Amino acid sequence: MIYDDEKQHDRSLDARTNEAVKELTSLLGESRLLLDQSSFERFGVDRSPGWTARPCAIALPENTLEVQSIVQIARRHSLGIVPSGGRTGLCGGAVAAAGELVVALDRMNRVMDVDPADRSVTVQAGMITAQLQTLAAEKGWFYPVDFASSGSSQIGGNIATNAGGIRVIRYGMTRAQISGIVAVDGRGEILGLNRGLAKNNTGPDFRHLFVGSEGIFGIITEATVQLLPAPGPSKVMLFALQGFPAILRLLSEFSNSLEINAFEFLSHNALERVTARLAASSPVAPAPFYALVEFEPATEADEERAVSIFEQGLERGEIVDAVLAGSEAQARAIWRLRESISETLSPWKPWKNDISVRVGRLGAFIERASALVAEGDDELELVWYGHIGDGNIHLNILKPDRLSAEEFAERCSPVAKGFAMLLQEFGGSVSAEHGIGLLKRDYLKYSRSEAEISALRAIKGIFDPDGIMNPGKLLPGP
Ligand code: 2HG
Ligand code: ZN
Repeated sequence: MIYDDEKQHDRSLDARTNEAVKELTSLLGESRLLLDQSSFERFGVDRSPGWTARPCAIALPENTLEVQSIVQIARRHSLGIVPSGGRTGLCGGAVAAAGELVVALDRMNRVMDVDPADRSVTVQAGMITAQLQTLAAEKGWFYPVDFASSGSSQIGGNIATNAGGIRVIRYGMTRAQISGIVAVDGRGEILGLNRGLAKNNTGPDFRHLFVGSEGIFGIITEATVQLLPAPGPSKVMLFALQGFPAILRLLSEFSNSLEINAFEFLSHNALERVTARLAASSPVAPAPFYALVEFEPATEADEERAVSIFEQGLERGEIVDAVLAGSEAQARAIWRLRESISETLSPWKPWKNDISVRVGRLGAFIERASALVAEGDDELELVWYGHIGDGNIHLNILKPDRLSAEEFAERCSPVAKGFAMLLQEFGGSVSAEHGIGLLKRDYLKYSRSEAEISALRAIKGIFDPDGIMNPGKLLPGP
């Protein structure tokens, strides 16, 4: 009997999906509604491991009005929608594993407007982040948000996840650069949010609700991006350091006296694995930790100041070695060591932690977090790295070959839970920059209160009354 009910349910679901697919095909044509298995596998997952792609179709709209029509069709047939950018996320936020329609923005990469007076550009949401950086540079301007996957990620996805990356310490996250958003919400309404205005005091700014919303309110289709004047030349240094306290002292010395663009750190095993993969050698002597510092010297005295910070640290025994890149190529080679870590570790299907606390609490937090991890499991290799200058640490735990995915998850979850509880105590975040998606829903409550989560649910209900937008993501299950 139950079995028959389920079949009945499946049949009506299939019938609804088929009807929606028919309407979508007549809207977009066969070339822009993909129904083949290889497209499903390409568009149905992100970069986090362990998902099986099971979308019902992939829609490739070309403008906001088409997105609106797609949402209206999906809503009529109660079909879930997964908005899809470059799918470089690490939390399952763009995964379609339950028969949803994927709306991929790949064909929406046009420049809509360039405004020299405002120093802003308006682009469609499918523009690749690196193209936006190039577009800005061609005009003599600068788009500061940058990270290893900027060659594939899209600006719409960056906004929906409020992407961070390597220059947050100086310029903030994606949110800081976005002066306007056009989105189609779950009701099928087109919303033009803030329209690129610098001043707009007409009540709560819904633009900021859509930044970091992970697609649960609607699909971002266009963005107005506030660009910056091109920065001056920068210098890159790599330090080899004795431990976390030495990193934190270096951070405070640099940030109190110099204009820092980035302050990143990596552990010894991270550097070892990266140099092995890139067949490169380390430019500094071995040490437990390394810090990569990029700063913008205003005068020669600033460069001398950086060197004297190094000399004093060496004298105190906190710094083991350091190198100052003498050319663009050397600076790029040092950055490559940092930016290649995530990809280097991916064959080990790591258990990822992307956490943050306020910079002033980093020292105490790291001490407690290290003790918590040390109490754990000797068989697990821990790789620490991250942005640290903005309070963001990544801890990747590598899966030993002999463990199945399930066994590994079981071994890691005490660390993840312990971290979440520690973060709650420190007022930190269980997701500093990667988002929540499907992976971290159960941990949201350690960083956001019950009252906040229920308000978020209620807001979703307004923009998406039928719950079709990115179902199952971000919000914990009932
Ligand atoms: C990075 O900082 C990225 O390299 C990826 O945020 C971090 O893969 C990770 O854990
Ligand atoms: Zn990161």
